[in-house]
Amino acid sequence: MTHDMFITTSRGLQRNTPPMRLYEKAKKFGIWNPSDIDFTQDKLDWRSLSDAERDVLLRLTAMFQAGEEAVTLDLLPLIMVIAQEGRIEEEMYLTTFLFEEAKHTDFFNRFLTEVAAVNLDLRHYHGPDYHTVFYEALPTALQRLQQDSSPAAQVQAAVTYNMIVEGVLAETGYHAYSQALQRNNLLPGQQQGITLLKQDESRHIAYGVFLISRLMAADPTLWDVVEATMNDLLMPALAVVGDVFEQYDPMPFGLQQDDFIDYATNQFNKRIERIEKARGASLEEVYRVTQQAIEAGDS
Ligand code: MN3
Ligand code: FE
Repeated sequence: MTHDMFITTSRGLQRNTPPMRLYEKAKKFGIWNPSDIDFTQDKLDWRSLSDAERDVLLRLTAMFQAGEEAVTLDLLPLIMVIAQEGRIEEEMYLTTFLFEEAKHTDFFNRFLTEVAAVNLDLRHYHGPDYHTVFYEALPTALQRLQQDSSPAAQVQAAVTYNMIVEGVLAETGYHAYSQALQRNNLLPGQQQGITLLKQDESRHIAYGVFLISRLMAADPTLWDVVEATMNDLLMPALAVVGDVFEQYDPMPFGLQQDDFIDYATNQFNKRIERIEKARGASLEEVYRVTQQAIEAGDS
């Protein structure tokens, strides 16, 4: 495919739009360096933990680590579609998105090799529901875009990636995990990294909500794809959380299943309401509402 025009030399970049606002935020807040996190105290803390405490942290970290690798590996087909559609502002933002997922992969790898210092064969920590979401649904939905870049395929990919994997699982997992570490005053390096990583993640999800809303403003019947994808994946996603809690009695660190489920449900509902409003909204309205949420830091 050849180019018949360039946006920067015709209408110019639209800086006051959701993707460019997210890009500005990413250039400011997304530039932290995982190599700078100081794990000195974390290494001492790790030695003082009980076997069960170490096991639950390893299980959660094995899930986060593979999850970050999966989102790093699987994002490219979506970036390719956005680039082929000539959406330069969105692609500029997406360059930061992929960089950040790589850094998250880098961050958890440092924790596993330097703090936990374990043999990296952690596959036994990935249960059947984890397999359904990360080994199957995520790569399938994103790789579909290589043959089918239709709006319906894009919505399915974004709901799977941004709403389920990032919105329900990653963000919730980080929230509850860092709360538990804070309460017990443990692993300060890990706490710091996760705080930074959660900020990145909220921009990723904001982009996903924007993308789904933009597509739905153009075709309200895409709501059916949103619902069908959620119906397929919401149960296995929540079961990933349940699977963790089933392994321990008592659960270390005062981790509560309700904390995970409540936070996940609230975040998910808030975003799904925004997406549902895009059904029948104009594109201008979607830009305005998304922009407000981004400025309010409420992504
Ligand atoms: Mn991430
Ligand atoms: Fe992400």
